[in-house]
Amino acid sequence: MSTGGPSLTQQRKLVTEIPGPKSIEMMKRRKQAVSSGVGGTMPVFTQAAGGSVLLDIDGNTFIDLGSGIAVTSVGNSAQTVVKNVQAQAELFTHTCFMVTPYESYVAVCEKLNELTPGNHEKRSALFNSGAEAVENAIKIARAYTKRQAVVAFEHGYHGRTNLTMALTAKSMPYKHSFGPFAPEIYRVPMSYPFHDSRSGDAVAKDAISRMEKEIGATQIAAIIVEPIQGEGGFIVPAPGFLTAIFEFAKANGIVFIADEIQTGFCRTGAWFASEHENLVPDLITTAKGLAGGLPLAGVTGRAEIMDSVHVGGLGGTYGGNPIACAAALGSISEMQSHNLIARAHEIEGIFRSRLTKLQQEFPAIGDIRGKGAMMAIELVNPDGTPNAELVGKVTKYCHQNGVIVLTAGTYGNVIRFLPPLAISTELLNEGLDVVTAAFAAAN
Ligand code: PLZ
Repeated sequence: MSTGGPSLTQQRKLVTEIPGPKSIEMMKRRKQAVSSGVGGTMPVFTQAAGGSVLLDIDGNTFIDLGSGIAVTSVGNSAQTVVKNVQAQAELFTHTCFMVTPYESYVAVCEKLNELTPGNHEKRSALFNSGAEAVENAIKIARAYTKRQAVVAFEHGYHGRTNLTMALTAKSMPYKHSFGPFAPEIYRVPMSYPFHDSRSGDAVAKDAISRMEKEIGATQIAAIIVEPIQGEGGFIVPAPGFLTAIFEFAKANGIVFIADEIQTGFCRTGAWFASEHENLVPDLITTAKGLAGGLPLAGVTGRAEIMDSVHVGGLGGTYGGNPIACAAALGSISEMQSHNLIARAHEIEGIFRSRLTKLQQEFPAIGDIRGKGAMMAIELVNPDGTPNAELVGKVTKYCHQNGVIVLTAGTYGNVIRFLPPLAISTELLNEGLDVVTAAFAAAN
């Protein structure tokens, strides 16, 4: 048995075919025990992980360009996270913050209030998952505005619970056969420069007109948007789009919610992606990178909105679990001490130069986009239609050659990269060598 954590040798190494014999056996056990409804990207089972590599049970080491979907930004089993988790587990594992509170919950809320955009007075509340944070942000916005309608965007993703499925755009696999969905949810156009070639203002005008004509501005409690869409395919809206939507919300007493669950915590080269357009959202939802791998999520926002809910209206048995809070304090301190915002910018530079070269050789790469360590390529056929088949070939090659990559996009034709921000330049380049080889092999 190897131990994980940063001591794991940061090197790609394959010792069997992928999947290896032990993983094949485990896949059989999984099939007998686990619902087939739970999806799977790779057929390899984890033995240990550390920093930016993952060791499977057959002894193969993979370069991790997915971070468990944007979670292990500080690296897997980062030192401070592990240390804090161990120390907290020795003290107490749970009390329920609503029964007998503890300091670390308050400390995480203080950090969230301090790090999110804006100098106004803020409050936070903690939950277990991103979807739960989104649900609560909507509850809070409705309680504050005493309105019901909620606006989400094309290609948006907000979770898999009933309300968040309603907010999510894509049917298969997230919503298919799971309706009826929560009412009073409306979807409006999203700026998608690669597809619409329109200015941010022009698309925002359409979205605003739809809100005014089809819902009525005075009926809208909240507008929820991912500043860079994650599952939708790392769509970066054209400049001005978010600002125009934000201004509309402000002028009409609508709570503007930035869902920063995937984009938050240094991922895009800022604490929060809202900062790229100088946006100060009324509410922000966070999860993923916040706690270095432990399940924790938050809603942070204007004190008058967060405090408008009746006492007892927010909560849950596990929300802000002490071990998850200890992990979050460790994760945030790692981000600060290693200046991971600056590192995200460097990572973007490496991706841009490598992917631009790759695009010159392979015109199927129609678009390179993203910010910081949240980068993607959208693959198209010569006529511009989505090429999901090539995505399948390239990702399969990467997986079989020791690199974890993920896909995304409404049309399934996006390969996305979410490496730990702690990844070394050498390892990142080696990962990108495999991606390059994958394109050559697929052609
Ligand atoms: N909002 C912006 O990215 C989670 C989903 C993986 P949970 N994205 C990964 C999958 O297929 O289930 C996400 C997100 C944004 C909300 C969520 C939901 O966060 O912690 O998965 O509930």
